[in-house]
Amino acid sequence: MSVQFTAVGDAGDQRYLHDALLRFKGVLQWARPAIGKEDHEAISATVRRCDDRLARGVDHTVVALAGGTGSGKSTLFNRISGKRFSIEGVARPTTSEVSAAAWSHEADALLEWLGVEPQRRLTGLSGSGLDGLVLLDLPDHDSISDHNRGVVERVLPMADLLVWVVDPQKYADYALHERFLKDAARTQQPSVVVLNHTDRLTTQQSWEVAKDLQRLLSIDGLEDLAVIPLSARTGEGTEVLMERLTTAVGSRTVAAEAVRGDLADASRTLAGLIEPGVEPRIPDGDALIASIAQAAGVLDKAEEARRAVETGRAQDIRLSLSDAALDKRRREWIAYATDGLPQPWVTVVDHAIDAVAQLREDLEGSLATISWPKPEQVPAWRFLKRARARRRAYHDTVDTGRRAIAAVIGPNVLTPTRAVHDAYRALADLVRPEAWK
Ligand SMILES: Nc1nc2c(ncn2[C@@H]2O[C@H](COP(=O)(O)OP(=O)(O)O)[C@@H](O)[C@H]2O)c(=O)[nH]1
Ligand SMILES: [Mg+2]
Repeated sequence: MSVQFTAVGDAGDQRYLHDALLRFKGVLQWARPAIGKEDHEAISATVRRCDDRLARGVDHTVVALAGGTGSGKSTLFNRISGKRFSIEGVARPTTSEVSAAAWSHEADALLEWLGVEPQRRLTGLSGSGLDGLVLLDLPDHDSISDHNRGVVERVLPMADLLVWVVDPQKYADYALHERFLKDAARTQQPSVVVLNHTDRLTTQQSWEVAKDLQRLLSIDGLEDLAVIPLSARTGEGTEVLMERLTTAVGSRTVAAEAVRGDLADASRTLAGLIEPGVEPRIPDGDALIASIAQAAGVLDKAEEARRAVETGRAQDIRLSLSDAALDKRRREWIAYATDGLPQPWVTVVDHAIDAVAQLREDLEGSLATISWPKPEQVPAWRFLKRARARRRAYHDTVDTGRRAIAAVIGPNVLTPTRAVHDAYRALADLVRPEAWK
């Protein structure tokens, strides 16, 4: 639980989200008694979902080429991914399944999840400012096959950018506008429209079609959507699209946004568990140990050890603790450790540290089994040496008793209290409004 959270940059960044998730896990584990059962379940589910998303990598930018049959999606896909796609053994894009080109070596989990078959993946591309890009060539949206349409509808919402490829002869296609573009307008999913095949048109014709297309798009509710005229075949005009892709790659991804949004929600649910500005204080562990030692009779035993230097014989002092004595100290500990924190933390610390009966049993056991210093007998005439021996006998016995107590209090009281405080601080970090900007 010692991850540096605040130092890690952007809230859409994979590492930042990983760290935040780690913190949520710590909070879920340690602050469980303070979180309602329903909230605990809901946030646990959120954490699992985010874990899952992070495993696929949220830094990959998914760009989907969508459009009707023959609009030029596959040609454009090949153009963007470059010559490499024609390398033998790598599948060429086909019309009924999704093909992918990834400017990444780590996109397999994502591609698996997107449902891209291994033989339709071209991975490990790099350069052109596209690192992190996962480009998808979708089946035709106007396909008569239910399967193809199913694929399109499943993949579209996962895309960070939709590139609608349209043919100058079919740009007014009813399904394209009614079923897809109006949806894109509603969900505000980032999109661009590519007017392809412009090599078959004069410049004048291209502009006329582009203008008319723009008109139809504003009817769809997409006034600001860019129309990019280009030719996938000749490559003319593609640099504008490439620039758009570079921008997309540099922005936060849908996956990162989803995780960020989920975690921001979870942090709002838990915000009531934090008292802003209050830093939990750890009570004095040595003082607790000394106080328990005294209550157990360690000082009496030490006194007896001092006497034994003279008499040569120590009376056996039985060390024991009462539940009442321990309970009082335990309560004081909890009160101090949760001072200023919202009430539920009292229960959290109370659950985290051992119960009275358990503590008493362990402490008595530890005091009974530790090996105590042997009394050292010094003749009376060596009075200086004897005085030193008396002091040593006393202090060694006290030290031994305290060590026996510390061996129990350390792991069963101190460490769990620190862990609760760590969870508190982790949560305080998570609920800061700036954490999820
Ligand atoms: N003239 C011309 N033909 C193109 C262009 N883009 C694609 N094509 C051709 O149009 C046909 C369909 O292209 P394809 O990429 O398979 O379309 P898809 O069905 O959307 O994947 C193919 O014969 C391509 O060669 C272009 O910009 N100009
Ligand atoms: Mg195709």
